[in-house]
Amino acid sequence: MFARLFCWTIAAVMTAAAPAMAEDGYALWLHHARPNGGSAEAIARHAAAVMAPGSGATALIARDELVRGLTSASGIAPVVTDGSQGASPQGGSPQAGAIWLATPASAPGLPVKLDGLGDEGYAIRSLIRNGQPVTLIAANSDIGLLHGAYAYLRLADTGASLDRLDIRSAPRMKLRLLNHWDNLDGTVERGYAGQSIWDWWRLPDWKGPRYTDYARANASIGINGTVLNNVNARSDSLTAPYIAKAAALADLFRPYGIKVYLSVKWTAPMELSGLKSADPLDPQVAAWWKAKADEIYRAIPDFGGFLVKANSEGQPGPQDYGRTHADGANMLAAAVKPHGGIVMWRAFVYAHDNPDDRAKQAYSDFKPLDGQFADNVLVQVKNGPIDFQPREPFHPLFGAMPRTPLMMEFQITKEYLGQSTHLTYLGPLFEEVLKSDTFARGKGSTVARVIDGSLEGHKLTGMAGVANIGADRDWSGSIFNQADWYAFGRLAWDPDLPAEAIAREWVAQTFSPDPRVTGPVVAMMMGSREAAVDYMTPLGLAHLMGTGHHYGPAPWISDLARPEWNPAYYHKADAQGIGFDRTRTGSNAIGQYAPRLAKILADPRTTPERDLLWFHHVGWDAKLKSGETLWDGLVHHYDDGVAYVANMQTIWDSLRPYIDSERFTQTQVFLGIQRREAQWWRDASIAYFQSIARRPLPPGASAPEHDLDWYKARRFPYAPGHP
Ligand code: GCW
Repeated sequence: MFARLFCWTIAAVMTAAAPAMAEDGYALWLHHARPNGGSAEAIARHAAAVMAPGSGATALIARDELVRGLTSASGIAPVVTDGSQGASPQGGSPQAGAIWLATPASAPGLPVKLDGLGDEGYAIRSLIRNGQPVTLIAANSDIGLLHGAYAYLRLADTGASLDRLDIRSAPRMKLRLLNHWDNLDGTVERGYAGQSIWDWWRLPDWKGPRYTDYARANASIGINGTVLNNVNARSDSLTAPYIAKAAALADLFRPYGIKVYLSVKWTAPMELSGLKSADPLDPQVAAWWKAKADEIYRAIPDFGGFLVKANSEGQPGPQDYGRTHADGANMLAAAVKPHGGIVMWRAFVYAHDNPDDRAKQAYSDFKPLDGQFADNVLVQVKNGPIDFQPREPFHPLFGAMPRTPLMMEFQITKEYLGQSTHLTYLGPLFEEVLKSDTFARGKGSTVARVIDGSLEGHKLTGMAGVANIGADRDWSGSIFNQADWYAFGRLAWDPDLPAEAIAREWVAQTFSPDPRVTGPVVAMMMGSREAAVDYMTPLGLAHLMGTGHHYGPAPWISDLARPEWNPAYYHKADAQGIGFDRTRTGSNAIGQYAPRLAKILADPRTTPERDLLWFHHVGWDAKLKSGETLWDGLVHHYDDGVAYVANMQTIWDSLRPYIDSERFTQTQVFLGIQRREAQWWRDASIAYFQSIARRPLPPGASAPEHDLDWYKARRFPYAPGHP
């Protein structure tokens, strides 16, 4: 009796003690779904062994990442050899395939050409070696091997064929980095995933596993740089204790091919060393920055360089001393140049006392400086002329500064797209911008070709994304927000990748390659950003959000001290119509685009309807392409957006049998929040605009749930991301 009870107790404890693998999203896309039918068998057949002759830290990481992923995906741990005994380990069956990770240094005479792949690219080739099937992952450097290893795991995890592989891939952009708007007190500006992952307080001593997992995740999508601190910078980031903290992170990230950068505050010389001025042409100021750069490079020999937000939203800068952005950038560039460093100077500038259209001000400031920046300076330009809206036309600076390397700044965190809970996959937004034709050198002068340097012949190129990463277990505030980080990285590597293919990769790796999952989930993701445009700011409207926290609708706001912070500044709704006239009869912002595009935008009939109210003030009764009036069309777009979210809920509910309960439930609950908030955006917007347009709702459209005053009275003092 006792023995039976004892066994039972042991069994019970064992069961209780063996928690199901926590599906809390921490694994991100490096999830390597457990043995999954066909792909597990294929993996086992192709990757029974891993031959890795390399011995450096990065080579070993590449080997270990490959082994870890293959073991998890196939349920079988490959044999690991250094490759010296030929392709297969002793006694291995000659049919079992092997993966061979090699560089010319570790395996001279590789049977594959590596020219054009640079240090970060890779080749993957199926071949027969000593009578045995081998998949060669080759690169010029160990970092390239690491990227190749992750690329192979993507193939394995997504159920792609592992036969007859002949792949060559190299990044189109040199700098592929995240801008963390993380503050030294642990808060994250516009962050919706908890506290900052940088535990400044316990660095450099404590370096938790999170930092290594951060490096793995970023290396797996080819990101090679990280700006650790907010562009609304504190000078403290440049003090010795904080340089030591940054150096500890740089040491951890280095084997993953990831460099560390820092945002700098323009007046640091004054705040930290009591200089009387921050004039970039003052030799003392230049000397201070040179000494500071030397100090940083002593701690971080491969430090990437500086990111600068200057003369923007109250941040100090060279214009405070009658100098230009180029004067400022070039002084910093001279400080880091001896160390191979670069400066990223942000073009996000607009002044509250500048009466010109805010959408024109960055172009007006920067275009005249084309060609004046040092050769290690990039001007970092937001995708649109205002501020990371659900949709904006591409920034007119792209294509307008041929003698200056312009780098893209996307926002991965969703300040204006539903923050943490809304499922609004940003891949289509990024793709739309990258494919936009600037017509700068005729048709085909896309934004992607401007930033990858091919259009204007730049070697120094880059793409930055404002990170959506925080200390939450799921890293990004929700499982689906991870897809935006993933898409950013994949597009920085190859800006021509289709957003849909990226979504399919992400779903297959994060959830399952089962078409019963990838099919509906990818379809749902692909329309989700457009849905947000529809329920928030359809037909070219923009910047209609709540003040400060930017959470929720507030198109009625018109009394803020800064005119260009008022939503009414953007929609200009009146009894006749709505929209911002940016043609010659208005601000003439269209004049900042290439003439061929300006001509298209000058006429509401040829302006893409999705940008109509960005460029034109249109009468409520004007006809849209659908034949309906603008007013009716506006209401229908709002309703389409809400209906799409309801449809996402239906699709997601149908997937319950295929998704683990933890991640299923989070998404289900968040879709419920999104449904409620989409309705709120729709109702508040219609209540307000109807009070101006005085048009009846189109047949079938429901009246807003509350009256306008109810929506105006809503307050959210504790909305996240607005420290
Ligand atoms: O998107 C806006 C945000 C600010 C941000 C600023 C910028 C870091 O509302 O929070 O400040 O732009 O890009 O500098």
